[in-house]
Amino acid sequence: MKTWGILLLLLCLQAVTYAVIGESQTCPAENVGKCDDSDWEGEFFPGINKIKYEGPSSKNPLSFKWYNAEEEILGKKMKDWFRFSVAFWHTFRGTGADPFGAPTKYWPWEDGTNSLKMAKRRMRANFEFINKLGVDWWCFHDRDIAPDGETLEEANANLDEVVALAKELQMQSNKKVLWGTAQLFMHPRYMHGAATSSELGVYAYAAAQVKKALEVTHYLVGENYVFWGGREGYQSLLNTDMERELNHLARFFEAAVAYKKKIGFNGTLLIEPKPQEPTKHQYDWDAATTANFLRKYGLIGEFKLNIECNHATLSGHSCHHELETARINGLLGNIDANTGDPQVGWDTDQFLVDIQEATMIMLSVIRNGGIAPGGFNFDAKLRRESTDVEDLFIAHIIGMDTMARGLKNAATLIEDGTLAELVRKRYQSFDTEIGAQIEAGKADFDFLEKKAKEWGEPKVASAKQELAEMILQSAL
Ligand code: XUL
Ligand code: CO
Repeated sequence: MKTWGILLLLLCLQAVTYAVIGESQTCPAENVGKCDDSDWEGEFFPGINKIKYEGPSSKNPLSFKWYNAEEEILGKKMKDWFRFSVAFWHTFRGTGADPFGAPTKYWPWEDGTNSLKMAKRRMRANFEFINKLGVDWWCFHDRDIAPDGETLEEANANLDEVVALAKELQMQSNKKVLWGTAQLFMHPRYMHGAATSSELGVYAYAAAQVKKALEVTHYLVGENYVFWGGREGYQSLLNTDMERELNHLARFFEAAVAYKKKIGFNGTLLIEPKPQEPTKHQYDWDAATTANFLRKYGLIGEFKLNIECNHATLSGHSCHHELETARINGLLGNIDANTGDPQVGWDTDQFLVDIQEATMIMLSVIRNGGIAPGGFNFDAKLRRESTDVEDLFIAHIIGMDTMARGLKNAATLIEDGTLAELVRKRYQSFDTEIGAQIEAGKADFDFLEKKAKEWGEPKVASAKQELAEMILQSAL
C-alpha cells in the first residue's frame, strides 16, 4: 500500500512538473536566437511553398488532390462554395495539452509567453499560413489573438494593438475574417456562464466583452459574428433558475442585435449549438432547440446557425440532420467543419476525412444554394501526437480535399437525379388533388375520415432505403 502511495505521489509530482514546464516552455534548442525579444524575421514555414492543386494522382502530401479552387461545380467555383477559414485558436494556440498530459507542440516561433509581442508574431504566422494554404478567411476569439488584461481597458488595448496589425496584414493579402467571437468561457469569472451567470456583474462584463468583439470583427471586415454558449447552461437544476437564465440570454442577444445595428455591422449573427461540454446541459442544445429559443423570443429573423459536425453527433444527431434542420428553418448560416470519433464521447474536433459524410453535408449546402456570407471554418485541431509544423498544412489539405470530394459527389447525385426521383416517388400519393388539399390545410378530420372509409386499408410502398444507399455509393 505504502509503495503504491509513494508511486502515486511521484506521478502527481511529475504531472505538476509537466504542467509547469508546459506553460513556460521556451524555444527548442535548434531555434535559439529566433525566439528572442526581437520581431520574427523571415518565413514561419520555410520550405513550404504555396499549396497547389496537383490532381488525384499526386503523391505530394503538400498538394491538393481534389480541391481545385477555380474549378466550377454546378455553376459556382469551388472556393465560393466553401469559403474555407482557418480557426486561429486551434492552429495557432493549440498546444496538444490534454487533462492527462503536457503540451506536445512547440512551434518554432513560440517563445512560451502570452505577451503582446508573441501575439503579433503569431498573427504574422497566421497570415503566412493562410496565404500559403490558399484560404481567404480566418476566425478568432478575442482572447486567442491578444492577451487578456488586468482590467477590461487593458484587455481592450491589447486587442486593439493586435487587431491593428491584423488589419494591415489583411489589406496586404486581401484576406478577411469569416467570423469573430468573444471567449466567454475560459476566465474563472465565467464559471457560472456569461449571459446566463447568476451574477449581474458577470453579465455586464460579458456584454462589454461582446461589444468590443463586435467592434473588432466589424473593423476586420468580418462577415459574421458567432455566439457559442461556452458555459451558457447548467450543472444542476437544483440550484438553477432555468427560466430566468434563458430570459437573460434572450436579453443579451437583443442587446447584441441593437449594438450591431448601432455600429453599422451588417454581418450575420450566428448561434453555434452544442449539447454539453463544458456544462452538463448547454442551452443551445441543437439546431431545433436553438430555433425554438429564437422563435420564442422574437429573434428568429436576426440570427442564423453555425452548425458544427462534432457538436451534432454529441447531441445524438448526424451532421446532416443538423444541417437539414437549420436549412428547412431558413437558419443555415455557417459550418464548423470537423468531426468527432465514434469511439470517443467528447468534442475531439478532428479534421473531417469521411467522404460519405462530406457528400451528405454538401447535399444540404447545395440545396441551400450555398451558405455565403457564411463558410466552412476548420474548427479542428491536430491530434496530440501530430507534432510537425507541416502537419498543420497536411491536416487542412485533407480537410479541404475531403469537402471537395463531397461537393463533387453531391453534384453528381443532383445532376443524375435518381435519388431525388426516389424521394419524389415516395411522396407521390400527395401529388394529387386531395394531397394538395391536405398540404394547403384544407382537409379537416371529418373529410379525411370519409375518405379513409371510402378507400379502405391503404397500400403502403417500400421506403427503398437500401436502394437509396446504393445510389449514394455509386457517386462516391
Ligand atoms: C467549442 C467550439 C468553439 C466555437 C467558438 O466546442 O466549437 O470553438 O466554435 O467559440
Ligand atoms: Co465550433
